[in-house]
Amino acid sequence: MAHEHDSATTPVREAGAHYDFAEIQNKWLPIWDELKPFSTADPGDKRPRKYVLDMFPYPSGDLHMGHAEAYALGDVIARYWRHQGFNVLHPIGWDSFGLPAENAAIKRGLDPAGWTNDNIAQQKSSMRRYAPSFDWDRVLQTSDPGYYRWNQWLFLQLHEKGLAYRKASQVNWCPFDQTVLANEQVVNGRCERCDNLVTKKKLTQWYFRITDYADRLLDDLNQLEGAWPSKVLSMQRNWIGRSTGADVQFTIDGRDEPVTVYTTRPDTLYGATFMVVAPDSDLAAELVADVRPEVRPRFDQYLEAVRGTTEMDRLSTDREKTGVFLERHAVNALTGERIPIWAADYVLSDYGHGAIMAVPAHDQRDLDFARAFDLPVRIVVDTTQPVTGAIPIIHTDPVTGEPILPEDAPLENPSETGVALTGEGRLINSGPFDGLSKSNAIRRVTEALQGSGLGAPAKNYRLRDWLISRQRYWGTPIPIIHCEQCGEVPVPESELPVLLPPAEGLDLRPKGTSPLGGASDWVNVACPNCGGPAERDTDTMDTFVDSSWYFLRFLNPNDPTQAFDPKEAEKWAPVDQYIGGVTHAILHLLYARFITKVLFDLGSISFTEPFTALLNQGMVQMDGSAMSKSRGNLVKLSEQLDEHGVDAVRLTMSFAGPPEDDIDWADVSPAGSAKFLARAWRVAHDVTSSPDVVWKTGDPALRRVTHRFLADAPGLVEAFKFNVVVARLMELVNATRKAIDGAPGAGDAAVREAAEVTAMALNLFAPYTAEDMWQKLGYEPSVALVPWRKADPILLIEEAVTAVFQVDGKVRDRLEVSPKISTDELEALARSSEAVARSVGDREIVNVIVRAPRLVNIATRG
Ligand code: ANZ
Ligand code: ZN
Repeated sequence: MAHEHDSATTPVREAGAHYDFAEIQNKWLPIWDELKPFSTADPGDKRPRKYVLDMFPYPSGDLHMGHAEAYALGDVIARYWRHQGFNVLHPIGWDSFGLPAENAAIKRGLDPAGWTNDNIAQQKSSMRRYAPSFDWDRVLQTSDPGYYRWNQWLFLQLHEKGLAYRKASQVNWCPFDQTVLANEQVVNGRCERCDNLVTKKKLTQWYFRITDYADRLLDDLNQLEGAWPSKVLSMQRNWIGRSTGADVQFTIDGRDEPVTVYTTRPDTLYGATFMVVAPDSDLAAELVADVRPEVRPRFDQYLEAVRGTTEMDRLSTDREKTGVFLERHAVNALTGERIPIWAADYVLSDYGHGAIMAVPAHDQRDLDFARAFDLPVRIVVDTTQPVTGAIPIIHTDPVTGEPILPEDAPLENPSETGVALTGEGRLINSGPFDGLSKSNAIRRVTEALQGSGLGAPAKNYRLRDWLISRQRYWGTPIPIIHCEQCGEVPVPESELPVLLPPAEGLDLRPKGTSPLGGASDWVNVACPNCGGPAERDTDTMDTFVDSSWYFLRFLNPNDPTQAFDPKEAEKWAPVDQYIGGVTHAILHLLYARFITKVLFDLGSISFTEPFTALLNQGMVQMDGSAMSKSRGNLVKLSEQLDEHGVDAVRLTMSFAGPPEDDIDWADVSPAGSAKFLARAWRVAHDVTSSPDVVWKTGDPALRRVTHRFLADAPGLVEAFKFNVVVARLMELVNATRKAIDGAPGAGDAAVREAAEVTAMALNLFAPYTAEDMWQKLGYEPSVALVPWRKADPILLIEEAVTAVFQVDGKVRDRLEVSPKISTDELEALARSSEAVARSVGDREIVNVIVRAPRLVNIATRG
């Protein structure tokens, strides 16, 4: 924040009207309520459309500083596009199901619904005062049956397509919240919500088959290049984690069935000196079933230790390698070589096939393991040999200065150096494949395996299916009925919504089974299929289901007949600009992208990506760290608003720096913002000319500042350089104040023009002040709907000179022109001048003298 505005001791030098933000807020709020300037209700609206969406909040309390930042920045964009002549859809709602509400309700002994609705009411009233340009006729909350019935509808669509299914598996379990967590909700081995260590538990759960969409979710990211932050794109790519390679079969001594391993390096097949299986895999259990009695307890003990180890630790490279030799052997498919089988925790049971061929010479983790257990290391790729196409790095001998050709560089033995050879090179020790480059060998070995039925090209993903069931109360009931005769029976669509049973009388405390199970009247129903006794599914859906499609519900939030109207989706969607925190860079965006593709496949929508452009705002901090109650550095939004006013807080959010950066509230000055707003507001107050003045007659110097602002601001806003726009506005206001106080004075047309442009542009950041200025300048509300003024190109020229147009030696007109203007251009301008034309009248022009850039003299005869 500009510190020149900052000093509280500086007396307010500018006399005149007193800027009272509270009065201005109280004045305009009811007028806007009446006027609904941001309504998108008119179906006949001919303006082009834009859909600007802010991520909707959890109603976990009143609005906080983070909300204030997000909604201030999103609103700059929404308001900007309206000035550019667009019909902007900018809705808001509440993501009102989920654990925070439920835990708070349990703690206070309240009904989650009542608690949630109270918070929404409070947030809504704060939000209204904060005045983002929302269309208040399109509000939704996900805990409303009118909303969640469409979650249930969506679930049934996926169920019908085989994309929603149940399976028993090891799931992430938070012992504190007593609930399962999606992989995405486990952060560094801990529960995202309560920070407790996550354990594993075997449970039957509902999943969405997002892995079916892995390729599309990955490949379509290319469409978003440049429009989404590159960091988010790479987070999405890593999360999906596509890897390509081959499946290779190994026969096992004393077992009929072969074991398949997944490898990204089939070229290193001749270097596989042992096999490793995940200790917690079914395969390991089977392999130890009939081993020597001494091996068994060793394995069991190891397995128990592994069960208590987080996936993070298992994948860590700097952890000491552990494992157990199973005293069994596998036979290398191509070489016929017999290799030992080990169980070790660095191999995961749920990736690939839970078993690997270990190539210690070329894989670091395998090498670490081989060195720990004294297993053989065999080099099969000579990484010192140049590969066609690759430019070899030439080293020089430090003594002789002679180049050391790559062939001369020694091939270092990984078992001695401890460093695996992972680079390019040519195959050695690999029978018929010797001499091939790594990439050729990958192809050729895979072909050879395929030819002999021992392998095939394969792909793997880090992405897992989306676990969507939760054993908690405050969520969307899963619309399935379990019948002993008929199995899983979908609730007929006509019977949606399956309403949540009232919380009263239910024990909401987490205990591993869903609280809904306690509502026996609700649970026990007739099977929709056979009429026999059956039970409702008692799980509720992950709230990420709710937020995976909410942007479509805003198009007709109150329609009781369909989830969304495909015609409205055609008109408005996808979202042109999405704004929200980077905390949602993976989960929420991935799920919304997935559901969008599912809806596309169902034929409901015609686009495949939900959010065309994305802006991630930073966080609001205090003294360099996140605000928190326990740290005692919590800045309360309501207090900031009371002290400085809505506009000053909003302006501060935009002025603090680039939107992506964190804002440290200790480093900014909302008081300075308020001072600037007062200064801008008084400028409008001091304008003495009337709205019908001709701007062209105004002071050229001030006009140039105004028009340079008009020309530059759109590009700056579109590049999200809001802070620069604010700085430029400050410059404009200062120049206007100078013009008012000195020459050419408050009555000059340029002063009015500058004040009007200030009001219009200030609407992006400080809507109350802007509206009040607009009214002071003699106009009707709302300034939010004023078309962006066009910059006059002549006024954009850095140093304009004044050209004089004469007719028969008498000055008839003057014009600001570029010092570089051409003779022809200047003559054309002179001829097009109205004053010149009037003076020439119907006499004949006999001679034109042009001295660019300063003079044109027209001689006539008549
Ligand atoms: C032999 C090999 C040689 C490998 C080599 C790598 C380098 P990404 O890229 O992540 O897909 N792997 C396969 N399944 C595994 C599992 N369940 N747990 C742990 N590691 C597993 O990695 C694939 C590589 O990781 C595979 O290729 C395999 O090791 C290992 F010079 O096979 B590789
Ligand atoms: Zn039945």
